[in-house]
Amino acid sequence: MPANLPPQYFEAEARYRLTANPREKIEILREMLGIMPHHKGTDKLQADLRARISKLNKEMQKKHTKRRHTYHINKEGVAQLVLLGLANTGKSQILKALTNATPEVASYPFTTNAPIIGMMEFKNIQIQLVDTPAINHDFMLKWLSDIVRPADILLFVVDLSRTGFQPVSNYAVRQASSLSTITERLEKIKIIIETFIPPEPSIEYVFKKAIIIGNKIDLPHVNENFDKLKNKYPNIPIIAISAERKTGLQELKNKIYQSLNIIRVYTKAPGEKPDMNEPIVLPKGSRVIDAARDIHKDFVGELKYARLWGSNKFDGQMVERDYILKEGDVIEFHL
Ligand SMILES: Nc1nc2c(ncn2[C@@H]2O[C@H](COP(=O)(O)OP(=O)(O)O)[C@@H](O)[C@H]2O)c(=O)[nH]1
Ligand SMILES: [Mg+2]
Repeated sequence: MPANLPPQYFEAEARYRLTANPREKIEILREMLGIMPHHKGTDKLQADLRARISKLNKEMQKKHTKRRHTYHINKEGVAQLVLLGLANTGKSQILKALTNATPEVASYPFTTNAPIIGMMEFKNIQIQLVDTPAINHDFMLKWLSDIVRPADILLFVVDLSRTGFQPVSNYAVRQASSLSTITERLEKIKIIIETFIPPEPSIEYVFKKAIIIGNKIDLPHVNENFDKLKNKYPNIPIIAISAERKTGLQELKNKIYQSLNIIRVYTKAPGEKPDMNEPIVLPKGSRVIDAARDIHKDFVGELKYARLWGSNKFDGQMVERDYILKEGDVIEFHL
């Protein structure tokens, strides 16, 4: 029986031949599988493609177990955030738009082979962003776990112009569930999104806060995909942006700041003005005494009271050591 392969298949095959990158080869083979009609006439070809994928996967796994990298990224700034997503969703473009880093941005997959770090300025604090290589169905670099585990927040990047594809091929189906691909992968390395329920009760799991970034809203037909995503993950904060056009970035930064659950407070010496460029960053719910500890551990024993300038008090009002601080409060310590 003739295979009757569509022209897209041959186009993909040509790309397959051109690349030497095994990850890219796998991606294209899967695309070819998705494109080809599935009937008796293609059985053999399907089996052949699957065998090639499995061989490439094994080779890559071997390579990576041989030279096992462990990555440790020193935390800088007030928090460390990791960008995660399938290839071409725009992770590197986002890093570029939000930080001073200059990652390679390209319209072919897997341009990012190592973590790339950038610092994002927000108000008067710095937040560290880490760009990662793409995750896909059956492959994820082993060291990604080293990077994801210490992260404070995971930023899931989704290409909104692709998520809602009609499931016309396997390739498109995978795109339609790009976020679940990522969360399933993370589950395998015992990382669970805070609002999810772990598959089995176990103390091995690490729970992570996440934000979904729907990227490429400058492209057509993205609203529907955005709504679908929102309905599917009602408990994860979600924001629509265009990294390329730089739209929605301020909202994204605000969302990130909210999710960090931190406050910024300031200190001043009696009779002087506070330095509003040098905040003390503390977890929400912190007390006067926690701010004192942040300055010097000896302060904790010596602190008698503090005066406070802020939204909830009249200027310079005396407060106890246990007074719970609010965003923007200015504290004057009295020993
Ligand atoms: N239209 C549009 N294209 C984008 C946007 N962000 C990224 N891209 C394009 O998507 C492709 C992949 O981007 P890249 O950042 O390398 O993706 P990564 O593989 O996730 O790091 C590139 O061709 C980018 O120019 C966006 O906001 N709008
Ligand atoms: Mg990239």
